[in-house]
Formats: sequence, structure tokens, C-alpha cells
Amino acid sequence: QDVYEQPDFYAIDDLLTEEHKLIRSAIRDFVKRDISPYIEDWAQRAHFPYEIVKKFGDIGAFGPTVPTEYGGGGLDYISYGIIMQEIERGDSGMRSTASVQGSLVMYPIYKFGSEAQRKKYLPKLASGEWLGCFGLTEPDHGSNPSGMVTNFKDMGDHYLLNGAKMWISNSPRADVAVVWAKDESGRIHGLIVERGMEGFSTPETHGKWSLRASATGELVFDNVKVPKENLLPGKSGLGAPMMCLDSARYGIAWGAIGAAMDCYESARRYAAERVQFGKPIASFQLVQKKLAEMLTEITKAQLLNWRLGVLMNEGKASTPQISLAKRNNVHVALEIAREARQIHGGMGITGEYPMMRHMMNLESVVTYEGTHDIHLLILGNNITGIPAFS
Ligand code: TGC
Ligand code: FAD
Repeated sequence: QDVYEQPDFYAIDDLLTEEHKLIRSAIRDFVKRDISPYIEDWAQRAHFPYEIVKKFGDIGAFGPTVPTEYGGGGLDYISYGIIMQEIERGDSGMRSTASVQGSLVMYPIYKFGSEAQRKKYLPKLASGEWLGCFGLTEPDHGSNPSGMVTNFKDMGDHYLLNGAKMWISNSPRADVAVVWAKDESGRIHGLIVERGMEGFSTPETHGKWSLRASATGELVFDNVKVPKENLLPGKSGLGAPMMCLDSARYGIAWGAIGAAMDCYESARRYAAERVQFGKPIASFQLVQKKLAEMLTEITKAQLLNWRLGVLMNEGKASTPQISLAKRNNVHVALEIAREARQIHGGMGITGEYPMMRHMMNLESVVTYEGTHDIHLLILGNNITGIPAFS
């Protein structure tokens, strides 16, 4: 039996093009070959497999929606979603590496960068020659990024950058960081900071129980001289990083359902094989209830993702629509991971099965890119017109 089978209860495949399905097969094969056999070991050892960066570049997982002239895939948003789904079926940490590079590093350079910046950075990021990271969160400003204190001063021929970012995916191995900082008037801008610039360091964060195969760290700026040509000229204000988050959160909505499908398939197979009281546990009503509810939530999330993808392709998806999908899908994926773990009984806590790893990973996914409650408040604001953030 193909362990990469996916539930398609509402024939959602009929809504996909042949190209979408070919992309899905290619990424599935890649994950099956280059991630799944090793992921439990990487996660157990908290090892970030750096060689995956080049491999992601080779299969087109970086910046699939960026135009081909800059090394991207020139694909639509449904393709992007499918790529994130299939990578996260393998592991959320691996998907983090890909979605940060595509949505949070390549996207802002493509969208807000100068032509020279696009030409300098995008092809190398797309191919995996360079790894990038995105610095928005600070030790004292997570859900409230507009309070950030990282800042830069205009020194005439360069900018002087000071401050620190925390919880930054890819940072310990990143060649390039897209950093959000305030100018002297308090306006937020994006700056491209390169490894090797004096005063710039990226200490790794250790001791995570989640996303263990993904490298997370800080970004520390101690009087870093940033060339003026490294400022992203196309957009300033909090709206610029928020636009990047729209793209990344969309990918997470798809990705989380990849993890959920992996848990569901594992539980379905285990329930059919595991015998207790003389019968497969799949024959007990309570186990059937768990499986039926998992399938229901996966199907609803698949439909949500497909429709959101169409809206993204048409340039019509709104931030609250993206929040609804990110919030719902990560939440149901976490619930599915927990229920699937229960179906596996004691075996479910081991690395023989993927649920515990997915469950622990999803605790980060439900927090980053806007917490579960922040997305609820974004929806609340949209419904009532009254922001409840502060
Ligand atoms: P608010 O007053 O709502 O907005 C401030 C300005 O920004 C504009 N704006 C947007 N513009 C374009 N697109 C969007 N999606 C926008 N959202 C906001 C807005 O129009 C306004 O513009 P202007 O011109 O009027 O000033 O902002 P607020 O300070 O009240 O905060 C709102 C809030 C809480 C919703 C927001 O800040 C938020 O979403 N907080 C959560 C923070 C977050 O998601 N951080 C993610 C960090 S990156 C990360 O986690 C990567 S993990 C990656 C991985 O490993 O996969
Ligand atoms: P806080 O903002 O302190 O929130 C703590 C709790 O308070 C949450 O439950 C929150 O929902 C609640 N809360 C806060 N404000 C309100 C309110 N107004 N109303 C009700 N409840 C509220 N960031 C990056 O910039 N780049 C990255 O690459 C990146 N990668 C990450 C990787 C990992 C593994 C993790 C864990 C985080 C990463 N982040 C990254 C940071 C992430 O985006 C933040 O952790 C997240 O936005 C929450 O911020 P915080 O941790 O400071 O929590």
C-alpha cells in the first residue's frame, strides 16, 4: 500500500490541472526519497540537514511563484500550496525552510526590491546556493511587531543597524537576512543583511521540542554597516512584512494539512492491522468516530485551501481569509495528530510513527506566523470593524 496515499473524499483532484498533479507527484517522490527515510533521525538528533537546501533548489521548492526570469518557478498559488502540503507531509520543519525562503525572503526581494537586488539575490536563493531568513520578531515584540526596537540610522554613505531578532527560522545557516527595522522617524523598512557583515551574528536557539530538524536562531546587529543599496525601496511600513506573511500563511494552511494527512493515513492503516479483543481496532465505533472526524476535517480544509488558492491566483484573497485558513487548518492538524496518536496506543509515542513529531512541530506552527488567537482577533476585527489587539 502506498503510504503517500491521500484522502480525496470530495474528488478535489478534479479541480486540479494536470500540471498541479505532476508537481505533486514530483514533490511526493522527492519527500519519499530524500526526507521521510531520515526525518525521525534528524528530529531526534535536532539536526538541520543543510544539504536539503540545494536539493530544494533543484526541485523548485524555493519561490515557485516568482517569475522564471529570476530563477523562480513561474507557477500559480495552487502549485505553491501543493508543494508546501507535500513537504509538510514529510515534516513541518522542512516546510519551514522552504516557505521562509520562498515567501519571506524571495517574495519581499521580488515585490519590494530594486532590479539590481532581484538580479543579485533571487537566482541564488532559488537554486539553493544561498539560504535566507526573515527577521521580524524580537525578544519583546512577537504578536505586536509594530513595537519593534531594531533600528537604523542614515550615516550618509551607509546605514548603521542595531538591535536583535529572535525565533528566526534558518538564521544559523542563512547567507542573507531580510530584516525589518525602523528608521529615525520610526517608519519600518526592509534591509538585506548579508552574513559576514561586521557586527552581525546569528546564534542558534537550542533545546526546542518542536521543529527539531529546522535551525532556529537569533539575529544580532551590533553597529552593522549596511550598504544603502541593501534597503528594499518598493514599500515601507508594517504593511510590507505583513504582505510577506499573507503569502507564507497561505502556504502554511496547505502545509498543515499535509501533516494531518500523514497522521490520518498512519492511523487508518494501524487501526486496520492492530487487533484487540479479537478484532481489528478499526471495527470499534469509537475508533471509527475518530477516523471519520479526521476525514471530515481534512476534506473541509482541502476545499478551503483550493478555494483560497483560486482567490490568491486572482489577487483577491484578503488577509482575514488567509487568517481563517491558517488558523483553522493548523488547529485541525494538531487535533488530528493527537487523535491519530491515540489510535496508535503506546506505539504512537515512538519515532516508528510520525504523529508525535508532527504534533510537536505543529505546536510551533500554531504559534508562528501569527498565533491561533491573533488570527481569531484579525477575524474579529474584520467582522466588527473594531481591533481588539491593544
Ligand atoms: P495594523 O494597525 O492592523 O496595521 C498596520 C499597518 O499595516 C497594514 N497591514 C497590511 N498591509 C498589507 N497587507 C496586510 N496583510 C496588512 N496587515 C496590516 C495596515 O493597513 C496598516 O497600514 P497603515 O498604512 O494604515 O499604517 O497593525 P497592528 O500593529 O495593530 O498589528 C496587527 C496584527 C496584530 C494583526 C499583526 O501585527 C499581526 O499579524 N501580528 C502577528 C505577528 C506575526 O504574524 N509574526 C510573524 C513573524 S514571521 C514568522 O513567524 C515566520 S515563521 C516561518 C516558518 O518557519 O515557517
Ligand atoms: P507573544 O506575542 O508574547 O504571545 C504570547 C501569548 O499571548 C500568545 O498566546 C498570544 O496569542 C497572546 N497574545 C498576545 N497578544 C495578544 C492580544 N492582543 N490578545 C490576546 N492574546 C494575545 N519570527 C520571525 O520573524 N521569523 C521567523 O522565521 C520565525 N520563525 C519562528 C520559528 C519558531 C520555531 C517559532 C516558535 C517562532 C518563530 N517566529 C519567527 C516567531 C513567531 O512569529 C512568534 O513566536 C509569534 O508571532 C508569537 O510571538 P511571541 O512568541 O513573542 O508570543
